[in-house]
Amino acid sequence: MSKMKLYDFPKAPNPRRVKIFAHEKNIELELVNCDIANREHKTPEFIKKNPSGKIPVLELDNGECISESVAICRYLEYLKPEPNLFGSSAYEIAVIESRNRHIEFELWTQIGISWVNGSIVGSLGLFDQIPDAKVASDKNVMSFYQRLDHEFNSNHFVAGERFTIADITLISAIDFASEMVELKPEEDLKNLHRWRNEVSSRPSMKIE
Ligand SMILES: N[C@@H](CCC(=O)N[C@@H](CS)C(=O)NCC(=O)O)C(=O)O
Repeated sequence: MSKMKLYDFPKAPNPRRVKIFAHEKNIELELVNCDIANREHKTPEFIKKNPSGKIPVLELDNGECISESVAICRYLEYLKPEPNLFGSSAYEIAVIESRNRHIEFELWTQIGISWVNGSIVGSLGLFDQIPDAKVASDKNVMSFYQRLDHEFNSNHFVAGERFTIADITLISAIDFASEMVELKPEEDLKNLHRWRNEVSSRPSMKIE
């Protein structure tokens, strides 16, 4: 059986989530460069793979395509259930889903607003930016970091006592925000830094 193809672009944070997840599962994927800098993800050919025109996309042997990072990860978890990263009991599955959604809807969305209204995207001159939107989203990101710091006082990982998909969602968000959006967690957030250092030491995290 040939390797499944993952449409990817260096440093793009959502494909990185899937690459980390696959590494944790010891699943090899064939990486296919989708040059988003040259808008390859908006071509009619790519839109057939993902109508949203975004990466990552997983393409199976039979040509079927799956988009959305979490959907792809769920597919991989079904193919290779161990190590379990989405939960085992009804309660644990629900808690992990809930925590993953907190990170996606409350942190990732705000980082996204800061990114599209920030200097790197601005330098591409693709569309008009809204500086006030970035002021508000930067503030929301920094206050979410504080909330996380408080939560990591009692939780070892994002969804409790073990490493899950929710940790992958968070580390990808914080690394991207720190490196590409100038939104680093403040130094005094000791619990958040303890978590980040611990998770960053996993071999899967070397993936860019
Ligand atoms: N919710 C989607 C987000 C995908 C996404 O926004 N991908 C970015 C790259 S990290 C992208 O394709 N951006 C280009 C664009 O939106 O035009 C997922 O989890 O896969």
